[in-house]
Amino acid sequence: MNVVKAVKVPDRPSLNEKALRIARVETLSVNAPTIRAHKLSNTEIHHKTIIVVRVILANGAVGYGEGSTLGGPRWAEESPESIRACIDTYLAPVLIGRPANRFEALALAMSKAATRNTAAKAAVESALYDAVGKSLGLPAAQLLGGRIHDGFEVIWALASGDVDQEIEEARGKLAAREHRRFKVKIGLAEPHADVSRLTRLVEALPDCQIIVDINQGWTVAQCNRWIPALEELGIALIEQPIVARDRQNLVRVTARSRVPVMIDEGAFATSEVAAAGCRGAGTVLSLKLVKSGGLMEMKRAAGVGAAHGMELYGGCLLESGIGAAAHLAVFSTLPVLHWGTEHFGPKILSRDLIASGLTFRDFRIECPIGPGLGVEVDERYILSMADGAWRGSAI
Ligand code: MUC
Ligand code: MG
Repeated sequence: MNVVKAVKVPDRPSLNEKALRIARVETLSVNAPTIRAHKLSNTEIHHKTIIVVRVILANGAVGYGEGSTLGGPRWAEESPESIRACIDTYLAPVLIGRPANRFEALALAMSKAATRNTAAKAAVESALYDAVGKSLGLPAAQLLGGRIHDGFEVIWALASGDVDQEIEEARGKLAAREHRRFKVKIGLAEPHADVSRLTRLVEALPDCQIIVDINQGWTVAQCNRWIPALEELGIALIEQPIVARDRQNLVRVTARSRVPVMIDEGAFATSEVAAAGCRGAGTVLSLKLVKSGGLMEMKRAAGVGAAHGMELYGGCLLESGIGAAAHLAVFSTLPVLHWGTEHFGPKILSRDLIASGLTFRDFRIECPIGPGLGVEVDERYILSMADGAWRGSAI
């Protein structure tokens, strides 16, 4: 019989819940300019207002998270102002003094303190994983089941609306071996103008994969008329063509289209993912922390989507390196992420909010491997771009 001799397990760092107690939860509103105008069907941005959350534990560990929006409350209901107010007023008070490693219990407490407000909750949960991971010397991905993937092909979004500029930008990305898959934001102009723009892009970028995001900009009639033209052009994927709340018609649009249709704004909660999956409202699901409300829930959404036969896409909301790292921690643990990811956010900002930790190389983004989220936040830079000082609650 084989006898296994017990080896003493090192007792430091340890799961000492007193040391892991949440001492402070703080927020900072940071104005981060983008390198160019980013135009969607329903908003145009030149900068992002990012709510950075900082959680400080009794042991001194500091964790960071990011609350993201696009164009104030235009992409979804939450705005930077509402995210900050929700965290300061409703979420922080139910967390202070509790052990940060009880992720499930804290998520429950947050869901009782506030309905939806998913971007605010996701920002806080990211900071908890960062702080606990740093305390234990473990990457957040390890706390979520452990890494399967080291990195992913990363998509770049073309969204200036000026096709000559977009061709030049895409060629630059190709030459630098940064991106060879492109998501074109359409739905702001008339469909015939977008189809002409796409025709130019497809001709100028042979061998590149091109997908489109309509951001709810088309009617069902426009889908019926124009999706065949997208198919003709070889567009690989169509994201959220019609208004988010109309999942019934998304079922019809999906069934008619030979190009896969991805649901984005139409499925936030995991129950909405299940409903979409059951009925066939999209055959691809875009995963986003701001939709799921946290890392654990995004992982559950991925499981539910996959169980309904949906393909998975690693979505973003133009997060900085902080939010990108939080997404990658989850994505790296998923069995399959069929469409890779689009976390180009750190590079659409004129300057990222992190000083190190994320690498873009050979058309890929590498998943950080350090403790917590594995990135080093540039505190000095974020303070220099902040609207006021850190605000927060403490024990
Ligand atoms: C969205 O709707 O997908 C993500 C990339 C991008 O360009 O816009 C965002 C939001
Ligand atoms: Mg989208």
